[in-house]
Order: sequence, then structure tokens, then C-alpha cells
Amino acid sequence: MSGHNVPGDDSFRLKAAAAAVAEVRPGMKLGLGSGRTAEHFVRLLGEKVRAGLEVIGVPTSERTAELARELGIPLATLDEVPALDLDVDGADEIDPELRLIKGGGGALLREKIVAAASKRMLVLGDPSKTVKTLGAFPLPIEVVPFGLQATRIAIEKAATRLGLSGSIALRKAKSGETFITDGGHFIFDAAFGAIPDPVALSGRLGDIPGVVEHGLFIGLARGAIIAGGGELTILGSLG
Ligand code: A5P
Repeated sequence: MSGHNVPGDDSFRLKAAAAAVAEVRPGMKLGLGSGRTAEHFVRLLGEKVRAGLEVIGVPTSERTAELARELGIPLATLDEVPALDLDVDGADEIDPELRLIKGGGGALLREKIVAAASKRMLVLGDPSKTVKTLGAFPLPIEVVPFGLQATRIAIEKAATRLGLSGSIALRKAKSGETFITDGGHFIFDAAFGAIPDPVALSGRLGDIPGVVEHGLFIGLARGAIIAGGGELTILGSLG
């Protein structure tokens, strides 16, 4: 799940995670994101839990679940706790309207469901994640294996109607096998380049039957904590 992305700086990721932990209050039901930055948050949260903080976490991936269990963070499923107070997650790109590209680690489906079930979502990143226009990071699109080529062609056509084009590559795991998500699906990484109208693309992709979900997160993040050299920048609001 990690190491897939821009290099960034791990100390920045840690700083952003520490600022997010400061937003956690006793009794909160928390969405636990996936990826390197979110894992810092989970580790810091684990320290607080060991010091007596009572929270419940709903993990967005099997990997995050495993880490949280090791750290002793009490976990629940989203069925057991369907309404969350706060979701903390990383992102692959963040635009000025707090629209995101996520899914570089392959957890976009659960991440989006958890974000949508949360009163507020805070996104963590470093300056390398902030962009004027989404799309330099290839857009992850989670698809069902059945009818894969038909779905790829449908994605291509939907993109063309919006003036977008680029390679749509089936994601491979490090082993060389096709990458399989926690939900048992595949991922296409669509290198469309700049996406001037993410809302329109989101709608078009959502209309394609074989598409389970895509990595455009629109209207979900309330705030972003961007940690850079010596400073924290807050986009949107934390509260
Ligand atoms: C996981 O599927 C992703 O959405 C991650 O949240 C995103 O890729 C950011 O990951 P890093 O914090 O590892 O850059």
C-alpha cells in the first residue's frame, strides 16, 4: 500500500498526523484511513489509547485494521458503528476546493464509504499533494473483474466525451499479478492528465455499470492539514 506515491517527506507526514490526533476527543468514533500518512495517525492514536484515551476505530483497509489491532485500538465494523464523528485519511492529490484523488494504495472504496459515513473528514498531506487542478496523479478506478475490457472501453468513451484521454492501465501488484482490492475488485489507473471538471467525470464514471467506485472524492473533505517545511497549513476548516 505504501511507497506508491510521490516521495514527499516522512517527517511532514508525521507532523500532519500529529496535528490530526489533536482533533480527537474521548468517545469519538473514528474512520481510520489508509496509506503512509494515515498510518502515522493510527500509530499516534495507538499511543493515546495506551495512555487511556477511549475511542472506537473503523479501518478503511485490511492493512490499517491489522496495524490498529497490533496497537490495541478498539475496532468496530461500519455495520456496528454506522455513523462516525471524524475520518482521518491521506490523499494522492488535494485541490483548492478540497476535492481529492485517492486510491493510490488501492483502498478507495472503503475509504469513500467511511468518509461518507463520517460527520467530518480531515485529509492529511504534504505540499507535494496540493495541486491547482487534479489529474497529474493517475485516477484509480475500481472495477469488477467481469467484463473488464467492456468497462475499460466505457471509461475511455466517458473520458473522451469530456475531452480527456490517456492510458487506462490495469494495476499490477508488486508480484506482477493483477492487483486485487480488499473488496475483490481490480483497479484501472487512468492517466488522463488535468481534469478540469472532476464533478462531470465523477458523474460519468458513476454511470458505468462495471465501475464500483473511483478515486475522485468530491464534497467529502472538510479540512486538510498540510505539513511542509516548518509550518502547518490548514485548508478549509478543522472543526
Ligand atoms: C489509499 O488507497 C490512498 O487513498 C491513500 O490515502 C493515498 O494514496 C495517500 O497515501 P500516502 O499517505 O501513502 O501518500
